[in-house]
Amino acid sequence: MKIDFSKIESIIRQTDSIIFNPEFLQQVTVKGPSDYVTLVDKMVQEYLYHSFRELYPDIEFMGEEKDNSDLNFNNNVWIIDPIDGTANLIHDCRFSAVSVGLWNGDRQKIDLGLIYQPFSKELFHAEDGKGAYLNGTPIKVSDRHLLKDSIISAGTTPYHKEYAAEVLNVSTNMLLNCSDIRRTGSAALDLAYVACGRIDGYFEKLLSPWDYAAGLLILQEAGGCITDYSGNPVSGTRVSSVCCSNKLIHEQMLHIIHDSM
Ligand code: LIP
Repeated sequence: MKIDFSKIESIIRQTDSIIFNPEFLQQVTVKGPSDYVTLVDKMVQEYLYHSFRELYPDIEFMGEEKDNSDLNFNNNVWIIDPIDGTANLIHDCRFSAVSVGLWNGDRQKIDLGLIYQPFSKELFHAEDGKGAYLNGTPIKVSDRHLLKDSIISAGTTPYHKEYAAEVLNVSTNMLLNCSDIRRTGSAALDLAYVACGRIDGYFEKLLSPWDYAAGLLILQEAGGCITDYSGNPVSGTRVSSVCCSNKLIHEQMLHIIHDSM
């Protein structure tokens, strides 16, 4: 499966024209408790769908804002979050991303990932076996090997408040054992930030495939590690818990998570 990375990058960067159109941002629909979708989400998804289908008509398409029940993961599949961090976009918090992963049906793994932050114009990307990059410059995870010296981002599963007590217990124990925690509201950027060493780890109880498919590969290619809360590998095609790190502090993070649940 030969993908022209520069064409994909150019298509993704062109989402600026949708994301920064104030008209589209005003139209917000409630999908569920704390779960919103804007016209920006839908238009970015439509734009990516048609742009990618024109170039690669045989690749299937999983998107946050569509029905994904008929996908066949023996084929190649785009796994896309058109706007990861939708709540941040609605609040003008300026920390959201377009996340694009590509599942290789033959190899049964993600082998291309791109995460674009339109407010900073930063594009993180990785191709399987070829390293991870930020705007073309190689990136790698931090070299902190002690959790007590590390900054950890905490995901709060805001669409599933039934987990709030557990989330806060894990976060409390993580804070007691690390340097400090962060809560950004964008899983994709949390993964990208671990990959480039801006933070040292990230965890979240429940993510959809489109939240982490691209970041999974970018983190792995940057020398990091992503597993579920039980320490098992994650594929990027299913709903899962995630524990993400620079690899050096991974077991320490899993220990805190296990002891707090
Ligand atoms: C969000 C993630 C966030 C998570 C939310 C939601 P969305 O993605 O980036 O980390 O806590 O539950 O999944 O819905 O803004 O694309």
